[in-house]
Amino acid sequence: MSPETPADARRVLDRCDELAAVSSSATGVERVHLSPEHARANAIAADWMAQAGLRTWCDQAGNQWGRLEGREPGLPALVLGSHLDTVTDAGRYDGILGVLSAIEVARRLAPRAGELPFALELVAFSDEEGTRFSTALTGSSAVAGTWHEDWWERTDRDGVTVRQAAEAFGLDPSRIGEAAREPQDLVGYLELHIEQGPQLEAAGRALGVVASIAGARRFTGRVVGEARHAGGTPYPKRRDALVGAGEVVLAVERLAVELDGIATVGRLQAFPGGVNVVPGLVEFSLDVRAEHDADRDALVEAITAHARAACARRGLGLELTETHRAAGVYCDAELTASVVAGIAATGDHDPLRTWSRAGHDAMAIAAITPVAMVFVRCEDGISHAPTEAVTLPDVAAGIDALEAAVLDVAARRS
Ligand code: HGY
Ligand code: MN
Ligand code: MN
Repeated sequence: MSPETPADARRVLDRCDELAAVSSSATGVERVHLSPEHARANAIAADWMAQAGLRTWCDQAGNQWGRLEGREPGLPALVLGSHLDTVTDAGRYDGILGVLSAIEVARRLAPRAGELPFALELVAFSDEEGTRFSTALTGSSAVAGTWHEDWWERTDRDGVTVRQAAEAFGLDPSRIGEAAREPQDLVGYLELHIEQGPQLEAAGRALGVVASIAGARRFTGRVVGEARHAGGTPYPKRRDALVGAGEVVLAVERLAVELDGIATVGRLQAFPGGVNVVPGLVEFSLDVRAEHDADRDALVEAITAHARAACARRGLGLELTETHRAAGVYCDAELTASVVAGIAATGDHDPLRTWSRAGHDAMAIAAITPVAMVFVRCEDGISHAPTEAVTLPDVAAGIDALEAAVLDVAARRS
């Protein structure tokens, strides 16, 4: 641990608090893609990157970048990063801790960047979460050259399209291709992120190594029944969309447990929503993941089959539309060895290895360059909630491990 560590970690935590205030919500943290808050967070992060000695720019997908040249100009880059966008009513460390820890590492290494056999780049991705447009990983996908043209017409709850929001943000949708990076310009991608699960805490470890990252599939569902009078409609005549959706939701949990997968209905709304009206329509979300894509897909099939049968039995219609699919990825062995070396520099010589139940930008970036991740313990594994918490010593260890991992990559390439 370097003598600066506590001050660095303190600065990172203070900056997490500062960014938490950049929110569209007066009562919590919400910073969504292509919003004024996104622009504000990018500007703040760019300023911190510049203070650390980096050249900064924003790409045509809204990602904020910084670059330190290596021992000669124009070298391929080792990229450190994570995301600055959040879910609704978020914590203050999911994504943000990785971006700010990377800035600290760049600040430390800037004086000796002339010794590095690569350029060091930082990226603060946007739209990792997909909160605003029901997309996900669009910022990192643009960098990977895997942008989906149909994303432009996705709309937010106010009917604003991605295209309109991008233009209002000052981006030129016709130039999205310029955000794509070439594999030959990259050495690899390292992401520090809170675990968003309880394993490190249960094992008494500050840091962990990510072996693979689960790929999620997301759907929007509609259960279609018939709105009728809540008093005068006898049960045999009812086609209650909410009761049907309730059967589906319970089956989602039961089948996920039975098939050892992970499935969640995070959002559900009944229409027309009158207290004295039998719901005629329910709209809901479905998020399905597993360690292996084949297991995830089997769970999707099981849920779909059960939902169709339950709705048919009740005379209800069911529509499931897939809105997101990410393939699970395995982290690169050599880059992961540098993460292991980084964690060893903090005194943990046999780090916990795990697969990430949460998705990360590294999944998208894996399409163009090797990726590896280091996890930082979070209290009770809580994330996507205001009670998300980390400790100063763990953040200090994370910064030290990330710095040591970068230096290990440099040593391997020298
Ligand atoms: O959904 C996820 O796993 C990530 O937090 N976006
Ligand atoms: Mn998240
Ligand atoms: Mn995240």
